[in-house]
Amino acid sequence: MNNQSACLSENPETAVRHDWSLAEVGNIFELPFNELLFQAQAIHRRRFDPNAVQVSTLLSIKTGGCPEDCKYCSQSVHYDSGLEPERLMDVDAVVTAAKGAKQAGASRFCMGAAWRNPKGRNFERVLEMVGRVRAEGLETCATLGMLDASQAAALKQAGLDYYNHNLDTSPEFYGDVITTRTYDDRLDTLTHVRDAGISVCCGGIVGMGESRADRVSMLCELANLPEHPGSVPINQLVKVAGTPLDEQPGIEPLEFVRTIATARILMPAAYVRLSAGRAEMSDEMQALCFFAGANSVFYGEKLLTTGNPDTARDDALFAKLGLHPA
Ligand code: SAM
Ligand code: DTB
Ligand code: SF4
Repeated sequence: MNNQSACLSENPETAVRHDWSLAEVGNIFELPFNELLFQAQAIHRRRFDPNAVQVSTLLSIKTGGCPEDCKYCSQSVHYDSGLEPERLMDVDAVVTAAKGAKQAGASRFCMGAAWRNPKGRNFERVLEMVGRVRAEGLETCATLGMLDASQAAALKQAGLDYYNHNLDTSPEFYGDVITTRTYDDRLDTLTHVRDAGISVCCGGIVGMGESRADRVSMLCELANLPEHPGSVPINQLVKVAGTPLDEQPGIEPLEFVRTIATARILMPAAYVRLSAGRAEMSDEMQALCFFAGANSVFYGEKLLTTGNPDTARDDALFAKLGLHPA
């Protein structure tokens, strides 16, 4: 039994479970909308301040030129999104950006690199970045692609708090989206991260042309990991011109809200992040996502390569909804 389930396992309504069946998850996902949101909000309130939202800021420390074939991604060499590839940033420049993020109110700084996996001197430089960013009083997060056990241990040693590595979608739909690494590769990296004692940040993308059954299956995979991720980013596909998924019709906003609510119910102690795609969402849709249990966002005008709401819009939204940074 892990820590999450140790304290609350006596009460079946508050227990953290890792044995969800697809049918159970499907039944939750398909509840009448008001019932679904009520349940999600009730579960949310048992463990979190309903008006607090954790704020992370992202920085692309190594942009573009990625050898991987992920059909949603602006940074893959397989597609021409017009993005100019860049080398790994200098440590000082990253620290300056981290200081700015902290001043703007972020509590976590997430460094993303367009790599299949980190290597050699570049990896050494990332280790230095992690230590320097942490010394600024920020939680550190990195997303660098696949890791082996020794790399995960080195990141932990350097001061890494979170590692982001997404399952992205259901095992069934996965092969339609990514051809250069397997679902099991992803699970292996997550195991290395967990074993190193780094908190896992793991979620996925919706709106890539997957079915509702795929969304249910992805959530079931996340909720049945050996430990629930500390953070679960739910991304709405950002359509990038030049990628194969540019023409996707996307999903209905209320279907996205259902995905958030189901994640909250299945993983009651996790921070559920309303992640990519917020720039395309109305205030009303974001408000519903917060009501459904989302309690984390990326703050700052850019995600990695695409836009995020500008900070003035987010400040106004937080004020309108009476939300405060956690
Ligand atoms: N290259 C590393 C990797 O993929 O393992 C780390 C960076 S990668 C950009 C991190 C995650 O961002 C992806 O797994 C995916 O879930 C998300 N992502 C990338 N492009 C996206 C897009 N266009 N829309 C929504 N999410 C996206
Ligand atoms: C995650 O799940 N979403 C973030 C973060 N992890 C690294 C990335 C979103 C990227 C959106 C597309 C872009 O800006 O390139
Ligand atoms: Fe590369 Fe990550 Fe983009 Fe895939 S999602 S192409 S691994 S940067």
